Amino acid sequence: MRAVRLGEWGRRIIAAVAAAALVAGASAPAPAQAAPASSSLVIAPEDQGADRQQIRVATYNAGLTRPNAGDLVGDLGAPDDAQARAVAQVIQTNQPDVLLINEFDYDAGQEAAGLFRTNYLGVSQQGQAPADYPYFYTAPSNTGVPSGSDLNNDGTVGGPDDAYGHGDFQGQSGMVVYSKYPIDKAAVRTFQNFLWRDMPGARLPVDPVAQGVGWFSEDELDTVRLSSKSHWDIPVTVGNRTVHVLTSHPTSPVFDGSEDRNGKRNFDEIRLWADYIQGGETARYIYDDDGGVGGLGHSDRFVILGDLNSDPRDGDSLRGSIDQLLESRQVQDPRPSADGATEASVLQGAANAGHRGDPQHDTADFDDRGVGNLRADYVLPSRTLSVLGSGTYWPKAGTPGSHLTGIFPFPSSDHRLVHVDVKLRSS
Ligand SMILES: [Ca+2]
Ligand SMILES: [Ca+2]
Ligand SMILES: [Ca+2]
Repeated sequence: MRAVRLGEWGRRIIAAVAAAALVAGASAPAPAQAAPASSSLVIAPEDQGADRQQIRVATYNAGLTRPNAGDLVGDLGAPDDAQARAVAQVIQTNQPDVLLINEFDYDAGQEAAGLFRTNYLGVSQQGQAPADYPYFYTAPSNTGVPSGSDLNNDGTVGGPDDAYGHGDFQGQSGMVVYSKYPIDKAAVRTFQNFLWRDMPGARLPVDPVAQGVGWFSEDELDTVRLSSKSHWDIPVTVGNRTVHVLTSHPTSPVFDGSEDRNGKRNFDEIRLWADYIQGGETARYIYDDDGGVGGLGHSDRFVILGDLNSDPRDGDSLRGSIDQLLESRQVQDPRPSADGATEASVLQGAANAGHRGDPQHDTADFDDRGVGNLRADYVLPSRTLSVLGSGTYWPKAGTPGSHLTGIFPFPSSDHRLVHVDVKLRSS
């Protein structure tokens, strides 16, 4: 199964292949035909004040992760990193007002997040209008944080699988949120340290051989965190209203053993938001990193964003994992789609041919000898918001922008940007 882990392992293979191609003198992709800018791109949100109630919210696993701490800061320090330019062009083409990027290496100085904004998003890529984000938020991730315990039970302590979240260094494959609207940073809640065992009815893995023995020891359970990266509730202020942006990146359900510790963790990471938006008694067990308890109120506006690593019909996540959100009474699923996703499924065949889900909703181009293409990336607004439209940026082959998404080895990412347009109602 190692070969299908494009999200975290395959990146290095892709980078190596891309580097080899450059050494071999392969030509760069042809410039895209610039898409016409819509009028909304040239009017600053601030100019429209509280009357502008429509926002575009997007999630994008951009694969801006590197093998070593500091590499991403180094790559983004100059405006010529080919992958970062392709990612920025995808973002500029779609112009989200609020954007979560998954797989963006975190550094304590938040340099990478600032450099990507200044050297890439804020600079026209191939004729696209710059994407100007006055606000961003990022914070530490559990990836690569040493637990000091043998969490994968291989007999040794250390390495990416014994960290609180899979990672080669602290902050690898973290998250960043960019916004055209103010972020109420004082009111942000993070759930990096929440312990898995503190979730009532947690699906903690058990030893697949010894009857009744937990995969983790009691001592380990006192430190094992639920979130594989972090979970953030980021209040964004639109006019005089607040939208809670709920971000996460639950672990891939694979790369474990028959104990399925990653599948179970993926399920419970998704459940944290399902309980959080339910609020009331259901969310009473949830505590944030500052000691605040509970979830959202029933009239709150929210959008759940992220690569949630769970397809409703196909792939290896536990049955029902993503349904915890898709079937929640608080959530609406706009079911974004793309003709390019359907086309890719047909052209790539193999595992895709056996899928049950409609390929137009796929958001990730995974190895077709393994799981095939899946719906992994979600933008799920609350029922307190009105959905105006949605889409997945997966252009059909040969159409404008298709060179940005491409085929393996991908010029940008193996995931696609997903957006939903919502209108704020008074409530
Ligand atoms: Ca170990
Ligand atoms: Ca598994
Ligand atoms: Ca594929």
